[in-house]
Amino acid sequence: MESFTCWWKESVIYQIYPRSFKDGNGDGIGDIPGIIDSIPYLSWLGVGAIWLSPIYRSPMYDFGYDISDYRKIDPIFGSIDDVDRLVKVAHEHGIALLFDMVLNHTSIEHPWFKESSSSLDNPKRNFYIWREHIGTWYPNNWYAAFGGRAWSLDASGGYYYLHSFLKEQPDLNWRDEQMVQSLFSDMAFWFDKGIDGFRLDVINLIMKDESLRNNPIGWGGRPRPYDLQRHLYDRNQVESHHALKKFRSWVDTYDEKMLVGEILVEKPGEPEMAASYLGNGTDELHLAFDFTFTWLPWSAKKWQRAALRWYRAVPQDGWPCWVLSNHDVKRAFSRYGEHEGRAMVAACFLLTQRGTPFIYYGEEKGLPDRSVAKSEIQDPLGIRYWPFHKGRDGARRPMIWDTTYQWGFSPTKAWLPPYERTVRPNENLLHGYRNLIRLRNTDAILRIGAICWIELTHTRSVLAYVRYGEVGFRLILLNFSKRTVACRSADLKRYVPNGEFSILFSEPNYESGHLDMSNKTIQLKPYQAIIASADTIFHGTPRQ
Ligand code: TEU
Ligand code: CA
Repeated sequence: MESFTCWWKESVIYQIYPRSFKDGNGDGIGDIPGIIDSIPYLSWLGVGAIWLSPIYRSPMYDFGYDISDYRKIDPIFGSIDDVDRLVKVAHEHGIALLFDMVLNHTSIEHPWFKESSSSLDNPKRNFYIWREHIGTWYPNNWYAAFGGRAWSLDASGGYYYLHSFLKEQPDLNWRDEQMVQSLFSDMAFWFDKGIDGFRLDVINLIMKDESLRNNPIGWGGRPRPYDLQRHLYDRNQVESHHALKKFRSWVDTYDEKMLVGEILVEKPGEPEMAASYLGNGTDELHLAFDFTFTWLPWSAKKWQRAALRWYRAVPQDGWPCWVLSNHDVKRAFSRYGEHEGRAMVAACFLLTQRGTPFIYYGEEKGLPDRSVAKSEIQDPLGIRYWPFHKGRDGARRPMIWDTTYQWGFSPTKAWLPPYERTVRPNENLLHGYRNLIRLRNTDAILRIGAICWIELTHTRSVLAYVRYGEVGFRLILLNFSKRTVACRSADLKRYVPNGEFSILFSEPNYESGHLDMSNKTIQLKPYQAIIASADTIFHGTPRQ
């Protein structure tokens, strides 16, 4: 077995939405001091890295995904000294720190945009994408993901600028080398401060077709204008790959820094697109998000098929990553029917795959998705599309810490309503997550061993696979159904050594403490998740 130690391949990464995590100064909004106070919790949980959604200076039209200064921290979140402290405390606890970088667009309040719009011959004119306002036509037929056309007029009315999201988020022009270099030096600023890497927002959108051709008509599954065209020319340009290759060689001049990219796809469930941004596995992004598991229905077979497809898509020298939830999608716990057993199975799946697992804050406590009342909506997407799209606030509710006022999030009225008192953080799930993370952290086979899927002949509701290396096997059995299921030992024995497997993890409890393959069947309780181990030598590798 490979025996690399590489933090971003072997750590569990935890995403924090800073506004909603922990309020340190008592103004009702989460902040960096709050995150610092939570480091002991994250360390107890066993996470090896945290990713913070943007905390830079921003007018907050899109809650920080509209940056007006890449080197400054927004006063809402704290100060640069707080960042220094966070880096120190996190690193002392063996936790790496990832910032979010929004490189497709800035805020309209960024000085670059102000300069760029000030005159045609301003040196920063080409930092953005401008087209003259001629007649009644827009420069092309592109729409913005957050509503309306992708083009808005400058103050004079003479020129349009391009924006893929809100009109307050003008798109940067990645064809301008000076602009790109300026972004790199802003990122260098954070590398020098000890930030270990970046999550890159919508990184497959950075390059646009040079002549801004019209997108053809298409159907993206939702009836908003943006989804009624195929995004042939406003994303996934071959030049994006060229740009990322340069980006990666620059990042590689540093030690152990990492880039994980968000890849927007037109058709969900096509992981090949995300995988293409890994380049040859070592020359573009380190990791790319495939969002298939953020919408996939509850089905063992569908999960297996999706996983196989993702593994196949990732290049030989690349590395997969796994994500069930984030700040843009409905929380996994609610998608799975707010059922503890299912959430435990999902956790066991997430934490036993080959590849880096991402956990969204609160996922470990079974926090549900709760959209807010219309009058309380904060997300610009919800304000625009309610009730058709209630926005993303449901996934961004303040974290539950304890049973005090507002669940210990803040002593002051929180920026988004906290969970109702009927919601209960799930202690059993939390301990399940912790045990799984800790098991993974101490078990090289679970972190970097190969994976082989097992075909069970008499059931379609159990996922079975082995992770293996030279020194042993881990057998994972996940019962997706509410019924007791019998797995035939004969099926398993075709892939794994005969004999006894000791149980490393089981929820619910597996009484005998080991799996005995000499029995004809292995009985799984409803929603049982098991990791079992055999250290015996198996001649040959498991059959795929
Ligand atoms: O998200 C990209 C994005 O467009 C979606 O995830 C979006 O939320 C979804 O299409 C809703 O239907 C990234 C960030 O993760 C998101 O929070 C930002 O709002 C967006 O970019 C713009 O920066
Ligand atoms: Ca605060």
